[in-house]
Amino acid sequence: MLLRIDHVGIACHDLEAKIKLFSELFELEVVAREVNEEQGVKEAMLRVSGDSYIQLLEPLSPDSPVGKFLAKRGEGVHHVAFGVGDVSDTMEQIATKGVRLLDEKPRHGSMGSSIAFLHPKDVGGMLTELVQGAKPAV
Ligand code: MC0
Repeated sequence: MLLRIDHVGIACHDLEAKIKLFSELFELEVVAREVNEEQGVKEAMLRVSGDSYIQLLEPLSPDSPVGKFLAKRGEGVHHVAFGVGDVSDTMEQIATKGVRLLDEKPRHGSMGSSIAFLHPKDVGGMLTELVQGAKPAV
């Protein structure tokens, strides 16, 4: 069902400062930056290797998911994202196991991916994201 760890999402107050920290500390390259209005974040993807990334997330507003997380818990790991083959199929499979899906249908994620979230309270306290990568251009 899960193919790999796609990314670890880290909530922060200052995206530029955390890009500097992570890129210098671990010698990582920023491969994408995006503002995702629907998710309420400004973000950067730093490649660790292949298709695995650290995702840095700064909230666009205090009442967004990441804004609320920062107010409650402070900076740190916000979610773990797993690569899947087909996100809609995986959502269907997981729904049969009684886990709450936070999205009725896949949404737009980083770098053209399709994503869906699972409720952290049903996954051992870990906000979990399913990621179907963008299809390569032909
Ligand atoms: C909240 N909780 C978490 C959590 N956020 N637990 C673990 N990890 C997190 N990230 C816990 C709270 O501590 C609280 O527990 C309970 O869940 C309810 O939280 P709340 O503060 O009352 O907030 P809600 O219920 O309004 O929303 C929480 C929920 C929401 C996870 C449902 O944030 C959500 O729908 N998230 C999915 C979308 C998202 O996070 N988007 C931003 C990343 P207690 O015990 O205190 O009651 S977008 C992204 O990453 C994209 C761009 C991408 O990857 O491509």
